[in-house]
Amino acid sequence: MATTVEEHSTSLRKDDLIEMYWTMLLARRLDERAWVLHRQGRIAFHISGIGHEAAQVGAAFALRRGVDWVVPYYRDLAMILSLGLTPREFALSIMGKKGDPSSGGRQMPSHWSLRRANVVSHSAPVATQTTHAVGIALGIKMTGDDAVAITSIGEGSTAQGEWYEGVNWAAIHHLPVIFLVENNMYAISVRQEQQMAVRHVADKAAGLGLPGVSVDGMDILKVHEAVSEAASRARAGEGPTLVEAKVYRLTPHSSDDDDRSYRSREEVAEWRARDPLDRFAAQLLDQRHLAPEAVAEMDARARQEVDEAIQFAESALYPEVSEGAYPVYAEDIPHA
Ligand SMILES: Cc1ncc(C[n+]2csc(CCOP(=O)(O)OP(=O)(O)O)c2C)c(N)n1
Ligand SMILES: [Mg+2]
Repeated sequence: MATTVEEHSTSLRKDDLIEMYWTMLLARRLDERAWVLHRQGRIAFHISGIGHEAAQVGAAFALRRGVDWVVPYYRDLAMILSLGLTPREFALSIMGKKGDPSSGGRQMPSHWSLRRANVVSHSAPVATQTTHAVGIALGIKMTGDDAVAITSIGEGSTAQGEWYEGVNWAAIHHLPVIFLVENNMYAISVRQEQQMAVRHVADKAAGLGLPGVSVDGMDILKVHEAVSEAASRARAGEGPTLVEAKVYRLTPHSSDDDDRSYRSREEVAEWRARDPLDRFAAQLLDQRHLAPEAVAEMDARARQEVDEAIQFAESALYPEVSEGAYPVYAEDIPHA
């Protein structure tokens, strides 16, 4: 059963709910366009967050944007849009153009960073972001800042050594960090049963000494509530929390993958019927927070913003060859 807006215990106002829906919608339309651009040969690679939007936006809206620290992973387009990345910036990043805030067009797309929103880039080896977030949380604790760190990860990557090391350490030292696991049941083609012997990733928390909660990640309000509680615990000095959001990746793993080789079309169709975007729209319509005309108008506006962003990025410059090492070597390089 989906949480109704009234049942939801935290203080989301109608404007917040509409902004949350808008962000999910914008993420979806940008993501869909990236697939088209890839198939047209206009971008080299895309890794998609379609199906994960409720988990990501629900989590991001539980944070204080620009105060808390975020170490996301490659699937988090909707999360980073919630934190202030613009469609133009996303378009620059997928085209490897100069103005991309993550890397100036040098890193793989979707290795997000956004300095103005305290979003720290992750490395391509999965789970390395866990130790980075834990280090940031230690820094927060040592300086006494009123902030929390959050890091996201896929369920398959919680099998990595870095994940256990980071979570263990955060639990020992009661660090203000949230471990958000976006469990989409697959690590590329490998199903969850072949990745772990426990039923829920949240079950792993007991062995490491921190609370672990598992929520329906297709229900934005449930994720918002779980991450809000985890953030309150962290701010109160009660330490880390593991939040598992159960989602489904509605697309292949990336633009280089063909998921027909490892999962049935029936399975995908079954999950598509639970699309988190449609589900949130239905909730907002049902509770009369949005009228059908408003949903249609927002969709038209999202598509227009995507068109405009792609046009902008197509006419933007590529980085200069002389800037190839930026920002690995700092000398003489002006920072954004
Ligand atoms: C250490 C390491 N091993 C393998 C890879 C290749 N790789 C990239 S994503 C991925 C799957 C990760 O699955 P999961 O953690 O469940 O996240 P999802 O992609 O499903 O969101 C793998 C194996 C990598 N990037 N780093
Ligand atoms: Mg996965």
